[in-house]
Amino acid sequence: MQSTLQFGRFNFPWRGQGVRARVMGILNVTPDSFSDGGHYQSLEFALSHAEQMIQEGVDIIDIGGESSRPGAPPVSLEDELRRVMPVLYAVRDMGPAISVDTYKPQVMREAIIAGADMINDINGFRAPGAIEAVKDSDCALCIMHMQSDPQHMQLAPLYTNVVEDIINFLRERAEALMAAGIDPRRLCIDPGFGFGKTVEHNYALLKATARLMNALNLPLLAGLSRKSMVGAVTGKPVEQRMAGSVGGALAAVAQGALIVRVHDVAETVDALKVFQAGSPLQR
Ligand code: 7PJ
Repeated sequence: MQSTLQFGRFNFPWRGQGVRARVMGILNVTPDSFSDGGHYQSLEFALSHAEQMIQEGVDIIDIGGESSRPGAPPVSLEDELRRVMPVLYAVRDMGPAISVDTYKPQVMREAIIAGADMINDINGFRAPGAIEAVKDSDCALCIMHMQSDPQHMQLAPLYTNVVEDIINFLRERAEALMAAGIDPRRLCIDPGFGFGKTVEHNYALLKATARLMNALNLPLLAGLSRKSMVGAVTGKPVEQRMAGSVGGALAAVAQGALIVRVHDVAETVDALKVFQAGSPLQR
């Protein structure tokens, strides 16, 4: 049996014949991701970063206009649209699939009109109007789990059973989307590493990658690139977490993850090529 994730203009098999893990490259267009130089400079910077990731073999470009690091303040709708939309229009037809990282329904609507292939929502489509915004399209929908919100999530993460709690959350959200008439073939799940989780929670979830996919019968996206969970195991600061992040991506892919969301595209693409060539697993 083959299962496929419907991803706008693309289709990604995630079970059965033709499965290959996909690399999603992070394209931040928040002003703190470059020096100062204003709007035009940020667009230029984003486009050259996108071109570099394409050279390196990226499958999906994930455009994000709001920093969701722990403690980060929210961004207004106007600012987010001003950051994301010019980049989206510029990269849409460069080759890779395009994802937009947002929890704002109005940004989702604009992104879909502009041809986004995935809406990646760290808030799991919980905002009022989010489901309505994505319903009548063919883009993929990444449902991520987050406890609390970016400003408070790392204060006191608490679960009864982290894996069960997150399966229950993701199931509830997937059912809410399907109840609105959304085709389950558009859905993808994400445990949300670092979003209201301790290091122990994060590794319990990484180890449960196959279990999450089996419980919900949906493909999984893993985003742990450069996160503190990598620092906790390697003892390395954020600028030295590339190899550790590649190791984490392989741990997820070895358990069947379909998409890995990464900063270091070239290294992850190479690692996955060799991993796939040498892996006896038939997924
Ligand atoms: C994730 C994300 C993640 C998904 C961010 C960072 C924080 N979207 N957006 N999964 N993380 N789906 O990259 O460090 O883990 S922003």
